[in-house]
Amino acid sequence: MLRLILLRLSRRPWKFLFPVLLLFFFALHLSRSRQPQQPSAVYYKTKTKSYFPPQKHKGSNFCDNFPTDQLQDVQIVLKTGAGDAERNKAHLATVSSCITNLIIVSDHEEKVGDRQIIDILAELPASYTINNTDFQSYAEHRKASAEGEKIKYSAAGWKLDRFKFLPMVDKAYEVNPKAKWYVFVESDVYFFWDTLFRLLDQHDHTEPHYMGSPVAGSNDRYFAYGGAGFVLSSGLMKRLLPPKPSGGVEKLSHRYEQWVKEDRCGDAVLAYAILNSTGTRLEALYPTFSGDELKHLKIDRDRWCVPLLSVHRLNPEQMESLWNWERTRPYNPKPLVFSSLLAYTHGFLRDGPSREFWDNLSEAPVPNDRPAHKNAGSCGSECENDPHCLQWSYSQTVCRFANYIKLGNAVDRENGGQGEFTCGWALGKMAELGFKVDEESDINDTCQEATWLTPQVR
Ligand SMILES: *[C@@H]1O[C@H](CO)[C@@H](O)[C@H](O)[C@H]1NC(C)=O
Ligand SMILES: *[C@@H]1O[C@H](CO)[C@@H](O)[C@H](O)[C@H]1NC(C)=O
Ligand SMILES: *[C@@H]1O[C@H](CO)[C@@H](O)[C@H](O)[C@H]1NC(C)=O
Ligand SMILES: CC(=O)N[C@H]1CO[C@H](CO)[C@@H](O)[C@@H]1O
Repeated sequence: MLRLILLRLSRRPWKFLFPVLLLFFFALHLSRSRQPQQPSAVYYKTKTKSYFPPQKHKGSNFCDNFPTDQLQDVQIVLKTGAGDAERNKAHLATVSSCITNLIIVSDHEEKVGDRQIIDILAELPASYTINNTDFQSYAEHRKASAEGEKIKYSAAGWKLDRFKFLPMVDKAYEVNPKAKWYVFVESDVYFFWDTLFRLLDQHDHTEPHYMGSPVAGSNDRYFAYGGAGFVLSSGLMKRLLPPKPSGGVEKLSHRYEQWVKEDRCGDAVLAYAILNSTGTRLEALYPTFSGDELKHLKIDRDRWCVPLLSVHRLNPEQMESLWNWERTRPYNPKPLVFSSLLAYTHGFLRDGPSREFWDNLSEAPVPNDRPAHKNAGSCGSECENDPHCLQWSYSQTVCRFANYIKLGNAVDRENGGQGEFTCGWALGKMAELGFKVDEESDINDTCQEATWLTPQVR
């Protein structure tokens, strides 16, 4: 038998080898596709395309190079509240200024410039307001506005906030049922749009996706923190809001009314409603969806090249300043990553490695017996020699290290400082990571290649 095979092989090798090879590749294919899923890595690298071409004229309208055509596919929704007039104005003049088809929902109808703000609570069934003390401030400010009074900020207003989430999602789908993605932000949330478009490009909108920054809710469920912004795909929307046989859709705000009344967080109830009606869990993408304040934003080795999408709790001045910086920074086709922000927050390091009367938010005190506590100089040189230390602070004879870089904030010379308060950064190690402050280097280009986060299903 074997001899026969060998004989045939020597005469007409292809006739024999071809089926064997075919069988081999078929088996290989089977074994590949049957392989168990590898536990997914936290980071991955991929080429993404920049959505912002260089600006044609310096200092021209910031919206000139905004990829407006993307907005047909990506519906942005801004959630705000009555009494948030200053923040709304700032957001509409900066971050959302180029969003031509923006949907703005609030607990109060009004016009800001040429933008129409929708009273989204007016769309709720009357049953929401019956015996519901949370709606008292709503009734009050409706009355006030009917009488032509200006609505002031009221602490009771935040109780209304949770009622906006479900009708806001209903509304977005109703207004733009053809969008591929639905993106929800709040008036104190800064969004880097280029990061958003690059992120969405990597996912299939026909699949159910619910993406954001995770917070643990009840019964082992997670929800996307509203203060970091969140994203729903059209694939999810279709399952979430299926058409009724009689026409229209069965609204979330009708189906889950009781849940909203019983829970304190609207963003949590939305997550529970999504899970309950579609079985879809949150895809956690922290810290790309960061939800952190600018001064607490942590830049460390792990995050150095992670794309940054959102920052939370910006006041109107910060909103404007960050927007101006982002829209005028030198053109760079790479994604904006955590360390890109150093050109904005830490440009002062070109003048020297330390700063007085500045709180760097370093937290770990150096052990007591170390000479680092002698003075700021020793604290700084010990930090530079410590392999983990990226920044230090020295005040009241205590030296503190941190293995991250934070913006921090100024310390009042009279009140907070109590004498000396100095912070410094380990420029040697920061240079190794990519932040170089010498004459020739570009502090705007800190990372070779972005490391994207693999969504973690929670
Ligand atoms: C409102 O609450 C009161 C007291 O809790 C109750 O007696 C009344 O029946 C409630 N009304 C409605 C319409 O649910
Ligand atoms: C959805 O919630 C309802 C009401 O609590 C419950 O009866 C139902 O079993 C839930 N469905 C799923 C799939 O979790
Ligand atoms: C980097 O950006 C800053 C402003 O953010 C600018 O002052 C600086 O000249 C830029 N270029 C280089 C090469 O650092
Ligand atoms: C000098 C110093 O480290 N200052 C502050 C840094 O931040 C921490 C946490 O906010 C404060 O406790 C320190 O006083």
